[in-house]
Amino acid sequence: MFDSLSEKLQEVIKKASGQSELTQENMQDALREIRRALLDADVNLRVVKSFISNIKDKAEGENVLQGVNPAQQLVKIVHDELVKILGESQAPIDYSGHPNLIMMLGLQGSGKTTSAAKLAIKLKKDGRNPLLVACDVYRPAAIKQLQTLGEQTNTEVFTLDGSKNVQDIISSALNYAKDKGFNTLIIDTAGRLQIDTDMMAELLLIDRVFSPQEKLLVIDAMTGQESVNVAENFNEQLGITGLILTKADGDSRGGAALSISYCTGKPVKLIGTGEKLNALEDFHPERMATRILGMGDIVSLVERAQEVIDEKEAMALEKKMQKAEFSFNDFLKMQKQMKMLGSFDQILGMLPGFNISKNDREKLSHEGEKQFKRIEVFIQSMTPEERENPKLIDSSRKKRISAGSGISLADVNTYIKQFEQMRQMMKGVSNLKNTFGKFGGVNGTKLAAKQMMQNMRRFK
Ligand SMILES: Nc1nc2c(ncn2[C@@H]2O[C@H](COP(=O)(O)OP(=O)(O)O)[C@@H](O)[C@H]2O)c(=O)[nH]1
Ligand SMILES: [Mg+2]
Repeated sequence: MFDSLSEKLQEVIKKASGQSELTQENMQDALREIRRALLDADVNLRVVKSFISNIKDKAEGENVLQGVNPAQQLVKIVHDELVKILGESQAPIDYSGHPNLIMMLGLQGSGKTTSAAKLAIKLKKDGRNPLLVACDVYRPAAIKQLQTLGEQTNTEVFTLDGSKNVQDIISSALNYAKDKGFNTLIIDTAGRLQIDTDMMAELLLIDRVFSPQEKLLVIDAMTGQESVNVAENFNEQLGITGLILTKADGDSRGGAALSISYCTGKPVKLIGTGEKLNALEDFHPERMATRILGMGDIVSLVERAQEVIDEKEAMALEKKMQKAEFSFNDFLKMQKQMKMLGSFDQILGMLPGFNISKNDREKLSHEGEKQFKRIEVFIQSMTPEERENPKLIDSSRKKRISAGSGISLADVNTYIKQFEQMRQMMKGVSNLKNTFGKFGGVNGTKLAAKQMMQNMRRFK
């Protein structure tokens, strides 16, 4: 989402690193370029103005700092300002109600229903017992959609057959929740293509009668500038408590994400990063700023790893690596775990030290994904015995694998040789615990993550 902005800001910083001090003059240049980068990214004009003027004040103030190089100063100032604009710190979900009510609002197609289901997963991880409540009563398909998502996430969905009265539905859901021990209600409401009075009246009614702890406005990051107007409008009429920014995985220019919290004065609490139901993340202004400036986001990567990777499996693989018993089957398993972390592109974007251009990153990811697939085909063309025991693979077996996979005999030879080399290398360095950040410190993880990427690139 922030690729282009990120690239441009890094260029400005690179330029500044050629200067020996931060003078009025080169600061002017840098500011002009930062301004242009923000405008190009579709950041709201008010935000740009405030951003630039704050940076200017700070830079002038810090001019006196001797001995710190200008690029470092600039990075620090821009970073701090980004954090401020993005909302300072992570805003958690308010769980103070008994039961707790979370109302989802937003225009049609913004991602309310999907986010409601994703939120249910998150709440369960937080130890809550959520009930999804279907209040988008105007389209039968909407209820069905929520029910399907409820099944997929193992969350119960409350519906009131035939009723189009949201007040009735929520009252009944509250009674039901008390009976059955649900402590959090996630209310999926109806959206419209545009803000209209009927929709607003209904939301206001829910708000007045039930006073939900959370009124989370769901905003589609792809809608650009317009989303800021929509958010301000909802906020003025309803007093939202926070935002969920969806489709952050799309290639929008990121301006909305940068502007929306500042313009509404409300925090972005969560971001949706994909269509899959586990693609919802807490929004961390600090980490996002670090990422925009190309300083990586190893903390989020580690957190995601901790969530998706099966600890037992990881330990078992690690043991095998240490003993050089790592087989082709294990390689497939490891590959699967990597995939669960996200796309290559996403992983690369989170790794510090990979400050390469978006173009190069995409090329590298593309190459990586292609290799992954090829290796998968290669391994799948082996018999189960061969996968467990690569030593079995003699020249006639190699020929068979080559014919079966459509990979040339020369490549089959290379793959097998490289696999063996990797196996030997892993014996020494492997530490999956660290690699996936189970217990290792951030520094250990950084090293291990780099090592992992290098291993993968070597094996091709
Ligand atoms: N790529 C992507 N798609 C999303 C995300 N959140 C929602 N969607 C998609 O957006 C579309 C509309 O979502 P839906 O939840 O039905 O929107 P609603 O009308 O506000 O309830 C669906 O196709 C979702 O799969 C996200 O974070 N990333
Ligand atoms: Mg919906």
